[in-house]
Amino acid sequence: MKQIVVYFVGIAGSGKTYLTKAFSDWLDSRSVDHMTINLDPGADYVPYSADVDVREWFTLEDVMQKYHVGPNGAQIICSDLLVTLLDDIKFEIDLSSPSFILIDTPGQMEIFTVRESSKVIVEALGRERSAMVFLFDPIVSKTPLGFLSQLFMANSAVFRLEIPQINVLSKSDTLGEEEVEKILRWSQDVDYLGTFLEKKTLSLELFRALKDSGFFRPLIPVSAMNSYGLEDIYDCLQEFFYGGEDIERIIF
Ligand SMILES: Nc1nc2c(ncn2[C@@H]2O[C@H](COP(=O)(O)OP(=O)(O)O)[C@@H](O)[C@H]2O)c(=O)[nH]1
Ligand SMILES: [Mg+2]
Repeated sequence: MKQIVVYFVGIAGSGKTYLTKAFSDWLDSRSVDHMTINLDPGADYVPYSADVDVREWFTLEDVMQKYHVGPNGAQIICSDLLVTLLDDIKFEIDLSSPSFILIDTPGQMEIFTVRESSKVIVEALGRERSAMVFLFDPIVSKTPLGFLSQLFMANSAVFRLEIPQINVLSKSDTLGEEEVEKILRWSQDVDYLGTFLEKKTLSLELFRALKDSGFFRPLIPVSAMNSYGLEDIYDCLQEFFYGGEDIERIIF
């Protein structure tokens, strides 16, 4: 059985940490062995007991003091420092050799996806066995343009990390049923999304090109609060790695 590494990626506050916890609890309930890794040095509170926690080596606060920088500078330094922990992280993974490795990424999405260190981490932990769960923030995704911006971010994460992606609508319990339906349909029906946008926002031709290039992926509604959609995430991961599809084809 191959090990699967799952990165939880999304904008700050989108629910990465709580989804990591919920998915970990769900795997526990199915007796699936796994480990959790917190890569966010700025986390105040981590609701699951992380098997590896970057804060044991450094915190955002430490770095601000040590290098005399503000929070933004410290985030960038922290992102680069993460690479120095790779040997320790790999050691821990090899020691417990779990089926799933859940990685809770730093609060600010761009710190993880834009910086070169994320690529180094993905490579070191095994790109061929990695996937990401990209969280669409429910508040941002409520408006058509907000949804589109999340879609662009999700795709930029694919271009950066080059691993298969599962797109989820996070905290779906905070949205009304009709709202969820509408957002899910936006993710599946580009023409339907087009009807919500001002004509000049993006031409329908561009929309169609995006659709044809696999830019639109169906969203899975999830909730860490009531464990909704976790099985769907699990099934998608199984499909990626055991479905017999060419991973390269799944990614782009
Ligand atoms: N209602 C609801 N709230 C959630 C859910 N997931 C996370 N939250 C809340 O959203 C906030 C941000 O979540 P967090 O996981 O820390 O976001 P992160 O910055 O992406 O790691 C926290 O206050 C959580 O309690 C969810 O599924 N439902
Ligand atoms: Mg977090």
